[in-house]
Amino acid sequence: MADKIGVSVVGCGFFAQNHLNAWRDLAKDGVELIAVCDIDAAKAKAAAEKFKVPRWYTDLDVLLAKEKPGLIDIVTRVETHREQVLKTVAKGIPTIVQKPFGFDLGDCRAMTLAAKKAGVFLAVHENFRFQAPLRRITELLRQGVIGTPSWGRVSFRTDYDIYTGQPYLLNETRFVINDLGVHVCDLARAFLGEVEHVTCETQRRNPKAKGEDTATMMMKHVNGAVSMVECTYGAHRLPDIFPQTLIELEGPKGAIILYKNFDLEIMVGGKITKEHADAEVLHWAARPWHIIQESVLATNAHILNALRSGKPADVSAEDNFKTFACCEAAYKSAESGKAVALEPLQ
Ligand code: NAD
Ligand code: 89Y
Repeated sequence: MADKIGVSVVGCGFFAQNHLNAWRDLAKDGVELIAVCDIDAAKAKAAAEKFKVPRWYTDLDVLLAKEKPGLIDIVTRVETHREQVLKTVAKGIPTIVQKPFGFDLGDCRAMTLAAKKAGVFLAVHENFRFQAPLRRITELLRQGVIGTPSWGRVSFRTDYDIYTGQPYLLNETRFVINDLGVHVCDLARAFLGEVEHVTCETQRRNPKAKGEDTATMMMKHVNGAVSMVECTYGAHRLPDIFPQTLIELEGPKGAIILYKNFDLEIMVGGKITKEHADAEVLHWAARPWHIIQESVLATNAHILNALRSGKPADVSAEDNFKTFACCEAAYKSAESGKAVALEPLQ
């Protein structure tokens, strides 16, 4: 068994339940949940009781004064990320922070540079690339099955009721690009490489939403590839396939298409190979969220392995800065009507 590592989870709300379940599953790999924290005492206490965590707090400063976590997992909402990450990094504690990394690129830059300067491990919990079908596509691309793709489409379109679980989304002034755009832009980078510039149009289809709920982006990648990257919470389609991401990739040797319901087709040399790439429904998971829930376990396991091997995570702060730079460029493009080049870290 690997050495023990004490993990503290900050924020015990809607999505943190998946993190807590995943960390509990990783007890077999030496993970020990030592403390949880939420400004809402009832939520902190309930999480501690449910996941048998010995101590709970309502203030991160108090947790940091009393505990010595080997890893802090911040699962609060975006408005608290910068302040909390700067605190944990200043204490030298390896940290994971949920997406979106920051509210804007300035937040992401401040956190990334603080961690870099202090030499502290910082990863962003960007989980979509760890979903089972998307892991499989990464594997196929690494094997060179279709060659280097020169065109792609990444698409997340739904009108599933996300507002019951995440009511705060209706009030976000930066809405779908910060919430889902970070995932689809990250996949475009993961499959087609770094991005040079972004063109974007946004729409607000739901009048109750403060921010944009639909984004259509086109990306020019540094290697010349082009991708269409889309996300919407206002698509009235049947069947609604929430929370599935659809993928199309075309390379010099063939194409890879991920259709609905995790049906994957690999088209090479005039032949189609079909695979069913659904994720396991973990013992604490339920459809349709199972695909995301299993990816939380895979993301946590990946980040933990990276930390233990002294390497940055694939979804390190520096990596995710580049994903968020696509989102920032998308907002600027939607405002200006022009293609916007990505900003560098420094
Ligand atoms: P939530 O509001 O349900 O939970 C946030 C919790 O943080 C609340 O319980 C709140 O009381 C607590 N909190 C607020 N300020 C705090 C502070 N200063 N210290 C400690 N606790 C504090 O929100 P959520 O839906 O769980 O979202 C949390 C994060 O997870 C967001 O960044 C969201 O984008 C992300 N998320 C990711 C996915 C995914 O698939 N990757 C899905 C849903 C949500
Ligand atoms: O907030 C969103 C996310 O990040 O993944 C799924 C989600 O919870 C709703 O679309």
